[in-house]
This record gives sequence, C-alpha cells and structure tokens, in this order.
Amino acid sequence: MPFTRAIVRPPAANFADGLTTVDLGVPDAALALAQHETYCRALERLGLALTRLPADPRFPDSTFVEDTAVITARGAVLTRPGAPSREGEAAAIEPELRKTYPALRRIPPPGTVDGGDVCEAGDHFFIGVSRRTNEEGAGRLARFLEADGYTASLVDIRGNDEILHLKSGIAWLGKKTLVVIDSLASDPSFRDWDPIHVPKREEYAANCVLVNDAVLVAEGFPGFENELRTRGYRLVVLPQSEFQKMDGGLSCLSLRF
Ligand code: CIR
Repeated sequence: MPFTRAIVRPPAANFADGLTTVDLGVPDAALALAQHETYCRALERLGLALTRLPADPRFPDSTFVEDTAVITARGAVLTRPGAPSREGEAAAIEPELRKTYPALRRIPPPGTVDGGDVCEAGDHFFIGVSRRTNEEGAGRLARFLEADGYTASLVDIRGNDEILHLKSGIAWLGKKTLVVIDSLASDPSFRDWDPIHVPKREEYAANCVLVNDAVLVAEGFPGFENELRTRGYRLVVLPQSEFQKMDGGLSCLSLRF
C-alpha cells in the first residue's frame, strides 16, 4: 500500500539537549530546522500529505516522532519509549493518532518500545530488543501485529554497540530485500532475505526509507548511494548532519501511513 500521509514535528530550539551516544559535536538548531523542512518537502513531493505538529520543547528529542508509534496498514499501536526523558512523547502525540486510529492500542508497562526498533518488511515485522525496547514491549507488540495477521520476529541487538535502534542498522527496500550492516549480517533472523551490504564507515546510511517508488537516503555516503543506484532505485538524497549528531536517522523523522 502506498503511503499517503505522514506526521512530522520540527526540532525545538533546545534540540541539542536531547539524548545522543555519538561524538559528532553539538547540532545547530537553525540548520536542523532547515534540514527538517527539506525532509518535509521531499515527502510532499512524493505525494504525502503532512500533519505538521508544533515543536515541543518539553521533549528535546520529540522531532523523532517515529519512536512514539507503530503504524501499519491494519492499525496503530502507541509505544512506550524506553528513555525516561522521552516517555511523555507518546501521550503528547496520542490525540493526533486517535483522529485516524480511534482503536489505538498501547504498550503497557513494564513494556517499552521505540518505533525505531520496528522494521516493517511487507507482512513481516522485525522487532529489535535493544537498550530502548525491552522483551516485554517487543513481545506485546509482536502479539498485536500477529493479531492483525502479520508475522513478527525479535532481533536482540543489546550486544551491538554500533546501533541505538534496530533500524539504525537495517532497512526494508521491498520484496525480500533488506539493507543490513555487517555487524547484523550473520543474525539468523535475516537468513532468508536478500541483503544489500553497507560499505564500512557508511553504516549511518543504512537507515534509508522506502517511500512509495523512491528511497530516502542520507547525503554524504557515496558508496552506499552508488550501490542503490546500480540496483535501479530512485533516490532522494537528503542532508541529515544535524540529526546524525543526535543519533537520529531519516526514518525517525516521520510516521508514515
Ligand atoms: C534518542 O536517543 O532517542 C534520540 N536522540 C534519537 C532517536 C532516533 N530515533 C530513531 O532512530 N527512530
């Protein structure tokens, strides 16, 4: 099903106060806002109607709206983000989600789930068990998805220091094709999938996003870009430097449905 809509929220002026594990410097709030606008326009050009929520300085990480919900063609689940400073982001977005999904389900405590750990791959979902998504949350989400007729498998990434979320290291590009970084490539979960390799030092680019007939890709990763072009994908290359400084990728900046 093509995406027709997306929810986005621009970074607030205190975006730099959010969480990060990388050492790439302090993000420039004005540049982050400009990059966010470029991202929004790209989604609009791909035919998506955007709901632009107001910036929310109560939560410096709230521009990463993807972490607050899992939306599929068959329903929506409000998550319970795993970082204490982000837990309130779910309640903040709930009224907007209820407009489209009155039967919104939720991950109850003690479960935690960040949407960045959830990778839709057609009728299958990979759910990362991570520093943010615990086993209770992942299991509960898997049961919700299975009740909707999907299959789900859990991928334990707690021992992988390279990535925050599962989707920091994998992306689905249609059919059986999965972008997979090297440190996840041997995981048995991906055995029956056709992998696209990510060149060394370009791992950040693995978080690309299939949006209808195009793939959003972060700017500055020529090896990976070339790999996708060679395979015939239509690319939309977007500047992401300020979000990268805060551990955020392209997928985190929107909820697409
Ligand atoms: C965080 O640590 O929660 C944010 N600074 C980054 C979240 C990125 N979200 C995502 O990959 N889905």
